[in-house]
Amino acid sequence: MNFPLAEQPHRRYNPLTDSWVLVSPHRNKRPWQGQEEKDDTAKRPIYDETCYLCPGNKRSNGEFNPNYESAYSFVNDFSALKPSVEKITFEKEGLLRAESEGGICKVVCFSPRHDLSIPDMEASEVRAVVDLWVKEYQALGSLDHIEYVQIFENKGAVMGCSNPHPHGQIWASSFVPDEPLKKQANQLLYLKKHQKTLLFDYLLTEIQEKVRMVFENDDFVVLVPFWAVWPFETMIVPKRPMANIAMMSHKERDSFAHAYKQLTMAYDQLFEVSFPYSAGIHQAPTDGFLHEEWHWHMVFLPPLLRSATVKKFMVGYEMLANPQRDITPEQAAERLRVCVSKVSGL
Ligand code: H2U
Repeated sequence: MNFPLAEQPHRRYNPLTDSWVLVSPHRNKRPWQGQEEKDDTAKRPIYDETCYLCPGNKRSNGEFNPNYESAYSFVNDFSALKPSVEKITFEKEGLLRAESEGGICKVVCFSPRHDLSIPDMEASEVRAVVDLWVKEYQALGSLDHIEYVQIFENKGAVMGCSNPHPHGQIWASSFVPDEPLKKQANQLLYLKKHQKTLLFDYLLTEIQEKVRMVFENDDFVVLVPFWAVWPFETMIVPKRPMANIAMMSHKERDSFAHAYKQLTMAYDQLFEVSFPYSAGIHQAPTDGFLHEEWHWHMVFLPPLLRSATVKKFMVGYEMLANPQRDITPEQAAERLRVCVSKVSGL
């Protein structure tokens, strides 16, 4: 039967997390009289003497950044996790449970330039960010007490980002956090059943269907996932299964940097604003096992809905029942494809 995905309210299944999203295409045109965000993307100087991430500047803990010239990382002065080896557990009646956890948090400055962000940087500079991520994944992951390395970027004040200097973070922990753990369990079930990774088969379907594709290059596909929750949510997925980013060849690292830059340039076109998002890489834990079930990928979760100033709120039904979206993933992909065609000649 032909399912009217563009008109009929329906639920879509996310096989990576075993969860559902409610899609209500008919609500798309409802009027908006709610909160509008401030456009915080005014031109910034190349160097800001008050910025704690600019080269040579003093950080809150009194240390000085070196005069770095390319992607640079340092241990977060306000780390959420502390290196610790002693495991302490607390349990009462099976209902009150706590476990001590250790880890290392890092800040990654993408560029010495205060005024840039990934879409404005040269391809070679974005490649340097990718190289640093790989280096950190390997170095942190090789530590005995680190089981998982979460690489992420929070961009824009609307996402709670505390500083406009282009940067991301890495939280390496002695445990595998919930989101990657769910994805791991579902990818493992899929691999056992089909002897292929879930995302390998998913990519074949999406390449055939085309409607949710944003663009592809030699080694990566960028798409709006069928189960996207955020209005313009996307994923960058490598075409061949790889458990982690350290398995990329040099050519694949270039292709990944290209996809990251191209996608964020398209995002900036969408509402003609420096587009805010939370993005991050989900990949295999660093627990010493091969994890052939893992097909690493990068997810982009942008909050904007209709314009530079109207944000999608995950409240009410979303907090209490299920996430919900109005604009369909197919409509979002179509709009992003137009933006890609505008920026691909730049
Ligand atoms: P966000 O803008 O995404 O919050 O990241 C900035 C991080 O930088 C934040 O985690 C750290 C904060 O702890 N930081 C330092 O490590 N040193 C400083 O001098 C200020 C901020």
